[in-house]
Amino acid sequence: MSQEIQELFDAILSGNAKLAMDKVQAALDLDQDPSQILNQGMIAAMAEVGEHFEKGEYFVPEMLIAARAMQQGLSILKPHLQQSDLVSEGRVVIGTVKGDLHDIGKNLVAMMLEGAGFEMIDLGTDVSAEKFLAAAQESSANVVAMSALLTTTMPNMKTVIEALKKAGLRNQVKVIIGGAPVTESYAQEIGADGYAADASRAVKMTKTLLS
Ligand code: B1M
Repeated sequence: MSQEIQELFDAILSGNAKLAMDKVQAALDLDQDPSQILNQGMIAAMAEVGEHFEKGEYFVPEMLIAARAMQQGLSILKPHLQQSDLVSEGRVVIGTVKGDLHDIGKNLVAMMLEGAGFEMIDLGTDVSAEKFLAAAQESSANVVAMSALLTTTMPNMKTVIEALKKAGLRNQVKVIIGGAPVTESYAQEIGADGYAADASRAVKMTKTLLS
């Protein structure tokens, strides 16, 4: 890991948003690969934050300030993760499911899909099945994309799929799911069309499902 990326990792771990932004810029100025900056400097730092939380070394405020530092850093990185001059590939309704406030992973997926040419309708966090359904209907979406970071909120993905079925919309939209506790087998179990482990795989999966 380069020195800039290590310093970015440390800045996120300590929740220093200004430093995180400066370090992302410094790494970009040195022509470091944006996906390496993201994966090694930022996503890895958030995984470590989670480990500290599990061990009782960090509490919710520390998680929150680390998340803010990550988001500020991402604002600098965003244009470098996206390709430009793309025609619309389809319309995607995205959100984090009901009861769940984690949005960094969902934002990354939305950012990468947008960069790959998809029109994004981002419903934010704590999104009910009714909201997913209404947005999918109103926008004639091609894809409903759901994120969950808590084992307790994962079942709400199934609730959305059931709501789509009940409204007669299930055959018209593809459903893709993801988030740290979500697995391929869970996707199959609840009848989603696809699962992706990370944001770039979410783009590939969405393209495959619509091709
Ligand atoms: Co929370 N939290 N949190 N938290 N938090 C986790 C998820 C946890 C694993 C920490 C731990 O114990 N190790 C744990 C969940 C345990 C479990 O359910 N098994 C946990 C807990 C317990 C909680 C609270 C209950 C804590 C409390 O209050 N006692 C609480 C719940 C609040 C709620 O949602 N109702 C809570 C709160 C918070 C904060 C608000 C403080 C903050 C979130 C801020 C925010 O998002 N704006 C927070 C954070 C930051 C975390 C950790 C540390 C980091 C999450 C993150 O942003 N990762 C997290 C620990 C961890 O994940 N190891 C943790 C970086 C992000 C890029 O990764 O979101 O996984 P991720 O997204 C990836 C992939 O998963 C995938 O692509 C992304 C990019 O590669 N992906 C998709 C995600 N969505 C996808 C959708 C797709 C496809 C791929 O298709 C649609």
